Amino acid sequence: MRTQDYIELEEKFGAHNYHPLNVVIDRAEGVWVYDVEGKKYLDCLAAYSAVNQGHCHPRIINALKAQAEKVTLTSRAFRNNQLPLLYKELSELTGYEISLPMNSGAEAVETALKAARKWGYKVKGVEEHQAEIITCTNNFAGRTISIISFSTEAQYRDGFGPFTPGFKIVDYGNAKELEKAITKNTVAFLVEPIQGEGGVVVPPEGYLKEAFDICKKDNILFIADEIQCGLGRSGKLFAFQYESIKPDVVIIGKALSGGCYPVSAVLSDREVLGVFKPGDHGSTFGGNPLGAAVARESLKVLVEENLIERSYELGNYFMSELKKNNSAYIKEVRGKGLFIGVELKPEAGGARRFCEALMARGILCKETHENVIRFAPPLVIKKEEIDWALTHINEVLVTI
Ligand code: IF1
Repeated sequence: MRTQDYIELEEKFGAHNYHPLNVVIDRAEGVWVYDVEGKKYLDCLAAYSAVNQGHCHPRIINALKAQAEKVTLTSRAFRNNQLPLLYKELSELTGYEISLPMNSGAEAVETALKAARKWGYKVKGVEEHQAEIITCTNNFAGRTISIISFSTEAQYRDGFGPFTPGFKIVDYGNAKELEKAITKNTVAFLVEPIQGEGGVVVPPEGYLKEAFDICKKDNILFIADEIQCGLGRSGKLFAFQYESIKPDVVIIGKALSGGCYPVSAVLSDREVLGVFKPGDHGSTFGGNPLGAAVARESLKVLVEENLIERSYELGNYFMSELKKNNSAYIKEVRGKGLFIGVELKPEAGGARRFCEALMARGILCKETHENVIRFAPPLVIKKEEIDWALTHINEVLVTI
C-alpha cells in the first residue's frame, strides 16, 4: 500500500477530527521518521513534545519490552513493583513529596483541578460548591468538557456545551488581572509557563513570579501545566524554573514516557494531593507497571543523556540563527530551549503552506494558530542536523 491508499482508508473509516499533513509514517528513529515510501524526514514537532528523548529510544524500548513480558496491568486494586519506584524517582528528581499517576495530559489536568477544589473545601475552607479556578486566555489543557469549559478558542467549545462552571479567565501575561479576579472562593490559578498551542507564547519576564507571589499572598494554589513545556523542552527541567518559583502543583505528561506509552502525573506535596482518600479518584490504567517502567527509563534518559542542557544550548543556537533570517514574512521568533515559534505576518498567507514546503524538503513541522510555525525537535537532535534544517527553513522563509 502507498501513501494515497492509507490516506483514503483514513478518510473513509476515520472520524475527521484532524487535518494532518499528508505524510504516512511507517517507522522512526531518534530525530528521523520514514514514510511508507521510505522517504526520510527530520521531525521538528516531536509528537508535540512527547518524544523529547527521540523516537524509539533503545533504552526506553528495552524497558517497555522487558516490562511487557513480565506484567502490564494490575489495576490499582493490587500493587505492582514499578509504581513505587516511579513515585520515589519522580520525587527525587522534582522535589515534590508525592505524585498521582494518570495516562493522558487531560486526565492529569482534571486530576489537578479536582485536587485544587477539594483542597479549597477541606483545607482552605471555601464554602461547598463555590470554588473558583482562574485560568488564562489562549490556554490549552486538553479536550475534556471541563477543560474546554475554560478554553478561549471558539472552535474547541462550539457545539460542546453546556460547560462546567467554576472557572474564570484572565489575560495571560498580566498579573494585575489575576490579582483583580481573585475572590474569597478562589482556590487555584492554572497556567502554562510557556503556552504551546497558543503559539509558543513566552510570558513577559517576571510574570510567573509576580503571579506566584499573588497566589501565595491569598492562599491560592499555583498550578503549572508543564505537560508540553516541561521535561527539558524549554531548556530547563521545568519552564517555571526560569523564574525561580516552586508551584504548589505541577502537571506532566507527554515526554514522561518518551512518547512510548501514555503516562501523565500530578506532582505536589501532601498538603494538596493528600486530600485524595481511597475511592476519591482513579483510573484503570493510571500507574500501571508498563507505564511506570517506561516513565522511569524515560526520566533516566532525559537526565543521563543531558537532554535538558542540550535543549538549552541547541535551542539558543537554533533561535539565534533563525533570528538572523530577514524574511519580510517574519513577525517574531520566540521561545526557550528547543521550543521555538516563528510567527509570520498575516501577508505570509498562513503558516501551513510553509510547513508543506518544508515537508517537501524533508522537514516535518506543524503550524499552530494559523500564523505560527513551531520548531520543537526531539532534544537528541545534533547541531549538524539543526544546521541542515536551518538551510531549508531559511530558504523556504524567503523564497515561497
Ligand atoms: C491534540 C495542541 C500541542 C498541552 C498542555 C495539556 C494537554 C496538552 C499544555 C493535554 C496537549 C496537545 C494535544 C494534541 C496536540 C497537542 C497540542 F496543539 F493541540 F495544543 F502540543 F500544542 N496541557 N497538547 O499542550 O494533553 O490529553 O493531549 O495528553 O489535542 O491534538 P493530552
